[in-house]
This record gives sequence, C-alpha cells and structure tokens, in this order.
Amino acid sequence: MNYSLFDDASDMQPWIEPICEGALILRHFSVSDEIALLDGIQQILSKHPFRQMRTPNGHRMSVAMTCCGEVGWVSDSNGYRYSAYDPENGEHWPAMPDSFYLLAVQAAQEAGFPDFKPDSCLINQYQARSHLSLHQDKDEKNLGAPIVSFSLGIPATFLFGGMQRTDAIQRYHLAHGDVVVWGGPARLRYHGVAPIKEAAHPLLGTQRINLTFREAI
Ligand code: MD6
Ligand code: FE
Repeated sequence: MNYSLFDDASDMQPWIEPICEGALILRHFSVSDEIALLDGIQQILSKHPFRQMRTPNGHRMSVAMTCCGEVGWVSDSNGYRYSAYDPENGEHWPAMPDSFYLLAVQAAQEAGFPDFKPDSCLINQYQARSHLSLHQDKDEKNLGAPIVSFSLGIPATFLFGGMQRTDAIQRYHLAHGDVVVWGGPARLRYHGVAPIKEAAHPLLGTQRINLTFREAI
C-alpha cells in the first residue's frame, strides 16, 4: 500500500550512484528533459535514420546507430573511425541540438568534469535481444575528456569491466533518464550492454535509445 502523495515524484529525484573512481551514474538525471531529447532525436532521424552498421569482420551489429555533431562514429570493412559525413547519403551529420549539448555539459559538470565540450553524439537504438559486446572507447582524440551516456526507453544491463577484457564484470541496471559519466582513470575500462529484455516504455515503446557524447576530434 502506498500512503504518500509524493511517492511518485520523490521516486524520480536525481541521485548519484558511484561506480568507481572516474565513473558514476546520475540516476533520473534527464527525465525532466525527455521531451526535448525525443524531439531532437526525431529531427536527426528524419534525414539520418537508424542503420545497423557492419563491424570490420563483416558482422552486422544488433544495435542500430545514427549520429549528430561535427563528426559521427562509423564502422565498415575498413574499421572504426569518426567521420564528418553519413556514409549512407554522403551528407554532413546534423548539428548537435543545443538542448543535447547543454544537458551533456551539465551532466559532466555534476560528475566533476567541468571542461567537457562534446563535438560528437552517437545515438544507439536497441530492440529486444540487441546487445553490445565488451569494448573500450578509445577512438576519441581527447581521452582526457569523459564520455557522457544517456539512457532512454526500456531498461538495459550495463556491463562494466576492467582494463583487460578478461577482468571481472560488474552489472548495472540502467533505466529511462539515467546518465552514465565515465572518465579519468575509468575512461578506458571495458564495458558493454547485455542482451536487452523485451519490455515497453510509455514514451519510447519497445526500444531503448542511448546517446553517448564525446570529444572525438
Ligand atoms: C550503451 N554505451 O549504453 C552503450 N561507452 O548503450 C557505451 O558503449 C558507453 O554508456 C562509454 C561510456 C559510457 C557508455
Ligand atoms: Fe562504449
């Protein structure tokens, strides 16, 4: 039984969950800006729809991606890299919406990274059973800058390992509105996303969307 008038609201109060030195989760951080984020995503998708890229060894990724900002992350038979152009249509990636930039800077600030100036945002779409294998984010030019990662829609289990692929892995439940900030001594830790379980979210339906902001160039 729920006796408090305020339980629903207080459940959504932001709070900080430390992961390790350099990494933490800002719980519920972006819930109040969900509409601005979804509007921005829709705008980007209208000209640069989600697509499943191929890894250098020819596998199609289960996660679908698009980008905004000065450069976007692309993968094909030539490898992973940042590019100013969408390989699907040759057009420049769309500018990062101001609302995205401001929210990412704010999140970084709250996590103790006051100088963050993201120039790239990778937008990932997960459906049920999509996953992201363990990897390091090391293609960015400024590894002194953190990565700021927004989760929207259905939940995920974030896998957080160590500096070696074979190190022990911690698991974190990421819900709509949660933001992971990741830098300093944690910047090159292996991480991934476990296969997504079927679920539905009132605003996003059966998908999870993840935005990751970086200083890539
Ligand atoms: C995701 N995120 O959460 C994938 N990388 O869908 C990442 O790969 C990631 O969340 C570096 C730092 C934070 C992240
Ligand atoms: Fe990553």
